Amino acid sequence: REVAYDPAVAPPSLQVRAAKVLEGNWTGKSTVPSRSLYPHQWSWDSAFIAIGLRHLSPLRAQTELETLLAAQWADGRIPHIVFNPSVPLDAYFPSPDFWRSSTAGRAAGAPRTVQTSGIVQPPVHALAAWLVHLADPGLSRARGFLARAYPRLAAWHRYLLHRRDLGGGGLVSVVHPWEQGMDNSPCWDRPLSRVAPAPARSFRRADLDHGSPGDRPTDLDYGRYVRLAADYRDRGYADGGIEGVGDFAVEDPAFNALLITSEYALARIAHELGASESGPRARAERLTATLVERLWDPAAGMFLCRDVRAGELIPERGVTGLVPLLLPALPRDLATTLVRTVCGPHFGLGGTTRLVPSYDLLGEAFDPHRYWRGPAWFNTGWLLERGLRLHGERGRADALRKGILHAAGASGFAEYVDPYTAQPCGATGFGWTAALALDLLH
Ligand code: 9WN
Repeated sequence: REVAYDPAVAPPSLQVRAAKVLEGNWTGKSTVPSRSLYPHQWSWDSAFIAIGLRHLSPLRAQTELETLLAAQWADGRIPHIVFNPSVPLDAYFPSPDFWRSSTAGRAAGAPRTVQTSGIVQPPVHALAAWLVHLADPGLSRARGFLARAYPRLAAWHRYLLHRRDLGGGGLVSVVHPWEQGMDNSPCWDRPLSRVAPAPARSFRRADLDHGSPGDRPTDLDYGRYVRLAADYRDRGYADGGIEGVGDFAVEDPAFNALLITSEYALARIAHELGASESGPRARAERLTATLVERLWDPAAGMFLCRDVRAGELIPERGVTGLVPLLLPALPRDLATTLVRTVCGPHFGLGGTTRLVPSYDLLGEAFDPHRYWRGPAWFNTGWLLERGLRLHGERGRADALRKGILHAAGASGFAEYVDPYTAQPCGATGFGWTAALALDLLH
C-alpha cells in the first residue's frame, strides 16, 4: 500500500534538530556542552557554540561569549570551566572545591564572585567574537559588543604570549592535557609518563556515571590529570617560566594555530573599532613562521608537538598537527603537503574515512572508540573544512562538509564517532556538534 507523503509527519530537518539541542543545553546565560557529562560552561566549547548559535540568535551568541569573558582572571587568563553554582558538586569532577579558584587563584586575580577552574583552553574566542559580530553587525554595534570584548580578548592573548612562552622560542605552551582540549591524545603519553599519578582512591570520577569506560580516558590518565592540576593549584596557578612549571609543558600545533587565527580576528575587530593597530596581524605572521620553525616535521609531512621539558618533538601523529592548515600565511608547499597527509594512509580522508580521525589510523595507540585516541570529532572536522577551503581544495572541503553533516545527524549530535563507521561515542546532544553542523548548513 502506498503511503501518502504528509509534511506534518515528515522528520524534522537537521537544522531544526540541531537548534533543539542548543535550546536544550541553554542555561539562560550560556550553553552546556552536554546536560549529562559536562553540566557547566567550557571555554572552547562556548566559542564553537557561539559560532553556530549566531545563526539562531545573535543576541544569545553574544551573551554566551560575554558570560565566559566575565569570568576572566586579572592576569588575562580565560578559565577552561566556569562553574554553574546551581549544579550539585558531585555532578562533575573536578568540581569547584578541587580548583578553589577564589582562594588558590587569588594572586593570579581569579574572580571572587564566580567559581572557575585555573587552567585554560585553546583561544578560539576572538575568532568566535568576530564571526558573531558579522551575523548581525547592527545589533553588535548597538550593544557595544566588540568594544567591550576587545580589551578582554587582547589581555587574553597577552597572557598566553607573555606568561606561557615556557620554551622561550615564541610559542605558547600548555601545562595540562585538559588545556589543549584533546585530553588523552597519544601525543601526551610520553610527557605524561613523567607524572606520578595521584592515588585512584583520592578522587571520584563522575564521568563514568554517564560515559562508557571504553570511550573515556583510563584511571591511570585521570591520576596524572589530577596530580598535574593539583600541583599547579598548589603553586597558586603561577606561571613562572620553565623553572616554575610542573612536569608537563608542551608546544601544541592546534593551540598555537588557533591563537594565530584569533590574532587575525583581533586585527579585524580593532579595524572595525577604528583603531589603527598593526600589532595583531604582524604577530600572526611572525607566529606562523615560528610555528613552522619549531613544530614542522618534514618526514611526517605535518606538524608535531614539542615536549618542552625534554626539548624534542613527540613522534606521534595527532589531528592537532593538521589544524595549522587554517593559516593563510602557511608556505604553499607546506599546505600542499598537509593536504596530502590528511588524505594519505595515516588519516584516510576521502579513502578509508569520510571524517578526520583524531589520531593516526596506523599508529600503535589507535583506538576507534577511546576519546582522542582515534575517533573523529566535529570541531577538528570543522576547522579542517575551513583549512581545505582556504587553500583552494574545494572538492575535498565539500566532501568533508557532507561527511560531517551526515555523521552529526545520524549520530544524534554525538560528542565523537568511530572514524570508520560513524558509530556514536561519548555523549549525544553535544553542544559544539550541533552548533558547527548549523554553521556548515549556512
Ligand atoms: C575536561 C567539554 C570538554 C571539551 C574537551 C574534552 C572534554 C573534559 C573532560 O570535554 O574534556 O576539560 O572532563 O573530559 O576533551 O575538549 O572541551 O566538552
